[in-house]
Amino acid sequence: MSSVYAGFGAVKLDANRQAGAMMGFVLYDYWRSSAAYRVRIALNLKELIYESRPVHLVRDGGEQHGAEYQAINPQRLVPSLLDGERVITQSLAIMEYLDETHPETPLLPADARGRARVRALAMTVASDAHPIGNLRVLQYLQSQLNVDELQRAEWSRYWIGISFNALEAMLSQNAATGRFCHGEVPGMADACLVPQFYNALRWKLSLDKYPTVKRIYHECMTLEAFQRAAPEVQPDAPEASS
Ligand SMILES: N[C@@H](CCC(=O)N[C@@H](CS)C(=O)NCC(=O)O)C(=O)O
Repeated sequence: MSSVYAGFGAVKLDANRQAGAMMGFVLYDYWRSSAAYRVRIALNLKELIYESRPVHLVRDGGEQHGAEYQAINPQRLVPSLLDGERVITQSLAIMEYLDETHPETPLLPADARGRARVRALAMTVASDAHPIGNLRVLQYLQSQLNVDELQRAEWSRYWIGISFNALEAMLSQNAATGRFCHGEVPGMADACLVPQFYNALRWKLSLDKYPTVKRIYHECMTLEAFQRAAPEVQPDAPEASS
C-alpha cells in the first residue's frame, strides 16, 4: 500500500536532505487530493524523501473516516505528514513546517512583505476556494440537497472561477510576479496554484480569462518537482489516468 519516493536519479542528497529522509517523512496522501498535491510539490522542491501512504477517499465510504486514520487526523482530511513521531496536518502548516525545519530551497521569500504576498496568494486558493469544492461538500450537496452531477460541476467551476479572477488580478497587476507567482523561483503560492489549476481542468473551466495563471501553471509543469507530484503519476492513481 505504501511506496518510498527515492527516485532522485543522479541528484546527490546533501546532509540536510539526508537528515530529512532519515527522520522518516510519511505522507498520508491521495492521488487526486489537491491539498496533498501541494505538499508533494513542496517535498519534491526541497528534494526530501518521503513514504507515500495513500488513504482512499472514496472506496468503502472513504478510508479517511476509519478509526485508524481518525487517530492520525481527527479532521478526516488528507494530507497528514508524519515526521518521525510527530503528526502535522493542514497543507499550509505542513509547508511552513518544512520550510522552517529544512530551510534550503525556501518556499517563502526572505522579506516580510514578500512572505505576506505569497501567503495571501496561497490562502486565496487553500482557505477560500478549495474548501467549497471539497469532496465532503460535494457529497453533502448530492446526498442532502439532491444537487445533480451537472449542477455540482457548475458549482465547482463557479467557485474556482471566483478564485481565479482574484488570482489573475493579484498576479498580473503586481511587479513581484515573475516566471512564477513570486519572482523567478517556485514557492508556496505555486504549490497551491498548480493543484487548483488541475481542479479547473478536471471540471472543464474555461481558462481563457486567466492568461497569467495559465502561464505560471505551464512554467511549473516544466519542472520535475511538479511533474513527480502530479496526480496521474502517483502510486495509487488508477491505471486509466496515467
Ligand atoms: N485545509 C486542508 C484541506 C484538506 C482537504 O480538504 N483534503 C481533502 C482532499 S483535497 C480531503 O481529505 N477530503 C476528504 C473528504 O472531503 O471527505 C489542507 O489544506 O490540508
